[in-house]
Amino acid sequence: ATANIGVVGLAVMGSNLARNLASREGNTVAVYNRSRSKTDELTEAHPEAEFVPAFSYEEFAASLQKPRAAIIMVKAGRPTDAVIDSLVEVFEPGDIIVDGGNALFTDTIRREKAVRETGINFVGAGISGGEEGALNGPSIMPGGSDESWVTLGPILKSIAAIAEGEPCVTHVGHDGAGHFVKMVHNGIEYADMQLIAEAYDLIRRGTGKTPAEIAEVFAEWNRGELESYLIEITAEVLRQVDAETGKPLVDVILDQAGAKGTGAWTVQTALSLGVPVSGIAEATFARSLSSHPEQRAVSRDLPGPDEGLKVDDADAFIEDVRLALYASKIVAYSQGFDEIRAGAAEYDWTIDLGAVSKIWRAGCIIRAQFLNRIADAYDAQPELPVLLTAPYFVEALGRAQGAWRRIVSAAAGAGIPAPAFSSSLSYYDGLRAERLPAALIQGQRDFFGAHTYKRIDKEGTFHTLWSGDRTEIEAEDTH
Ligand code: NBP
Repeated sequence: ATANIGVVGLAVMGSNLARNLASREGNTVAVYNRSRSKTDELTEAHPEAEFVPAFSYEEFAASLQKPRAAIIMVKAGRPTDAVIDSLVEVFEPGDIIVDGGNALFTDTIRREKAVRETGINFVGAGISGGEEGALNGPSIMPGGSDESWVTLGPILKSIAAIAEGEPCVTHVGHDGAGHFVKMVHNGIEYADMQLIAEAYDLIRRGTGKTPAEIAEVFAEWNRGELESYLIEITAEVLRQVDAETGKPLVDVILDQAGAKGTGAWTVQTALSLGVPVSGIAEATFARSLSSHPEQRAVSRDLPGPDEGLKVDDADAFIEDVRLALYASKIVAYSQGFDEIRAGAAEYDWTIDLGAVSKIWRAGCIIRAQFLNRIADAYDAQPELPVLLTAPYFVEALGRAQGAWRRIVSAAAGAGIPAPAFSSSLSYYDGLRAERLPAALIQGQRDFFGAHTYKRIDKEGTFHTLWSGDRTEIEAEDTH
């Protein structure tokens, strides 16, 4: 046994992760793939790397030092279960199986429980950063037991991205905590992308600038408080010219956004936890709307405003859009962290939200300067109930809210969809409201379902006899 870590599944992600591991001092990497060809390709293409190829699960287990540790990088779902079952056969108590794929956190909870009964440790680890991250340094979000972290921590730290000298990996929490946090990361990514897309659309329609000119706007934004990987790549995409037609590439790409489902998981989970992640939800729904060409075709002639967006001062308008984007982004992140907090409470995880924001500063898709401000906020107040109420964000929102309102009104007036901008603003105003019309909803619920209500002026639970003489009685609390 010569290897200190193994990788099962050598498609794009697995082979890059194996190469990343092998490139770090002290690592020898056992590699296994169901079909032999991928293993041969990897070892032949990288003779310099410290790989120990295995061609059966028995050989793979035999090549690993104890306690064995192996990272699975195969298709999520059944393939992952199949590989876990095979590893459990050949591993021993104390060994560690890591699932680095995009598993649904509830699957991870189930798998951790089943594997734990054999005495083997199971760690669900969210890995973000795509192919390039896997090779050069991803952001890693491991769950699992404290015992596994002792062995895995140093190995994962050696391959993770580095942000301001710190590796982008932390033991997020037990069992499914890592995959839960990775899921929310992806949800926030959906929101961030949609907000950027809305900003681009408004600038284009408002100022008539070309995609190449708007690329410069984003490049400029990337030098300020919006600095992030997604803003940076947006400029790159907008600059790209289609070789075939000579048009901006963005104008020849079909406007139907795909999705692999992690945004939907984030929203579904938020719905069951009762957490309003409206920015993420609108972003996910916006992709769905875009992907129904038949509905869009029959809707094209629906009435809209006569006039498009009228902008007198292009620079001032662009600055308003920038501020609206920043404010909406604060909302999206605040909502995402709210979901993590609620998930931790529901599943009994201890998650350090500041540490989560720090490991997202590099390696992953939502990496941004901004995450330092989130870390600061949680450092100052670990139990902060609403992230956007931290002083730094209050200041930023104060600075942005006027622009945000102008942009949302302008979009609505001109018939330009800005679902993430506008829902984020509504969420913000909902939080701020002294009184919400939820009181009326409680009245309606009591009317048709005797669901009862509470009063602002005394303790107890009440019901009005709506179909009787409409007097109020004290009632059992039935919610
Ligand atoms: P894929 O998701 O395309 O999976 C292909 C791998 O799964 C191959 O190695 C294949 O082996 C193996 N496999 C399958 Br399919 N069924 C198997 C089974 N029953 N037993 C054993 N192996 C099986 O690979 P990928 O694109 O490299 O992604 C790997 C994981 O990483 C996925 O969970 C994915 O969601 C996640 N991912 C993450 C990111 C990110 O940014 N974090 C990006 C892309 C992917 P074969 O060669 O024998 O067919």
